[in-house]
Amino acid sequence: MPDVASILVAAHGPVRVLTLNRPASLNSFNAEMNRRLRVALGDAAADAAVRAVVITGAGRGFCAGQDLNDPELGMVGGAPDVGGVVETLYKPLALQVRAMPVPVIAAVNGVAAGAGANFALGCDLVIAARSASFIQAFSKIGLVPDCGGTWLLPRLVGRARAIGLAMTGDKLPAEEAQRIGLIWQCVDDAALMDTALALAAKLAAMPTKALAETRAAIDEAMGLEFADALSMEARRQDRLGRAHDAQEGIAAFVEKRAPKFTDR
Ligand code: T3D
Repeated sequence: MPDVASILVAAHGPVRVLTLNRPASLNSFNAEMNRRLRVALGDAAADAAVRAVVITGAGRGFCAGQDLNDPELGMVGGAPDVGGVVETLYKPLALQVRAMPVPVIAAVNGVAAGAGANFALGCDLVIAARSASFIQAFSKIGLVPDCGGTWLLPRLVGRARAIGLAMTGDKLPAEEAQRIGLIWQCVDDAALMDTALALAAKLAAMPTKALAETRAAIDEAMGLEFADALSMEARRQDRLGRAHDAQEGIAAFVEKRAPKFTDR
């Protein structure tokens, strides 16, 4: 049966909310949902009125990773082309999130497993409900972390914890995920969407281009020597400093008024 709408799209002022909507399988990714999510992200990126994106899940889960029953991908029986799935579906999705011109917040409402966990961790800020959890489920089915997990995990929590999480596949509760620095914040379940939307609204009022450059600068600096990182920062400041928002921000500070940021 075709999905009714595997991605729900809603507007909250300048914030675009995308909801993964396959709750019967904990919003696991079939190829169709993956493609629809990429279209929805593309639409948000192309719409100048959108200044932040929130991604969450319908029902009791956030995302249980790859739909292991997806007939389109032939996951069960035979020899599925797992590498091809990662290359053609998860890699473009993870790169697209990383290249969004606006901040992307994952509001993790329930379990986030496998590619669902790493998709969330690849967003700019992760807020999780207290009842949510993160599971590197790959080892249990004979795979390695994907959707950026091998890159993200050691950078977020260090090698020891990355290997522990990835090898055991143990469930990490949201509170513990916050304590070890895997995510930005853990909040009471009832406060999840309000907290995520408030944070998104705050970011939406900020200099959007500078926020996207901040993400790119921090990612780039991870692979640079200190002196090279300083030069990279100078190049980005040179570009941003000439743009409207930096001039507006400085002028507003000097004139003791609220800034009006418009760049995107
Ligand atoms: O080609 C490639 O595979 C490349 C990409 C790989 C990326 C990956 O993500 S690999 C990892 C795939 N994900 C998993 O291995 C997680 C599988 N799910 C679970 O281990 C558990 O469901 C959870 C720990 C996430 C949650 O457990 P629980 O007890 O809260 O829920 P449940 O009863 O297991 O699941 C509820 C329903 O969702 C259930 O269906 P049913 O019995 O009610 O009809 C279950 O089968 C379904 N479901 C959960 N995860 C998946 C799924 N159906 C398909 N695919 C899933 N990944």
